[in-house]
Amino acid sequence: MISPKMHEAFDAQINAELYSAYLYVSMASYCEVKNFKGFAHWLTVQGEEERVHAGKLITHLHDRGVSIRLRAIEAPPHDFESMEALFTSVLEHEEEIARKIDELYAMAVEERDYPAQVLLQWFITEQVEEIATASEMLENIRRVGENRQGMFLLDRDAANRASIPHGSED
Ligand code: OFO
Repeated sequence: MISPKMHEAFDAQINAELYSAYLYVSMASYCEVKNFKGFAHWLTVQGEEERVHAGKLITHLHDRGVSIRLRAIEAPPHDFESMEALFTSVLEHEEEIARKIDELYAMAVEERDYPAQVLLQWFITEQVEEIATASEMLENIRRVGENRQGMFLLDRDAANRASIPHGSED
């Protein structure tokens, strides 16, 4: 079993992961109609990863004998000033998610919830990777600035992001 406090906190994190998926689907749609198909693909894969993250948390609750209590998902933004603004939001969002995971981990330590700590260590590592990837994308976009050929090449590179295998990203 899991404590009511941890159960509640996991429900909140599941909501945050599903919101992340919504956010990236929305961003992918924006890129798609701007004809940045590579960025759209990159963001679609990012959204799929978020659903995997939510799934890991859901499975953990099930394995510990409790069901999830889904909450309403907030509507994400759908308009962005520029690709730089969009990827700035990606980075800020991932930093915010990392803070939430850290808080959840701190709670798991306080509650002596060892199974949750083991699971959350995976998420902590994942956030380091996601922040690094988002930072790299943003830095590259800033570097090319108004250079249209540079943006074309970045978009083409983003199209090469590997899709995650069904049901897992391990
Ligand atoms: Fe983008 O990260 Fe989930 O956790």
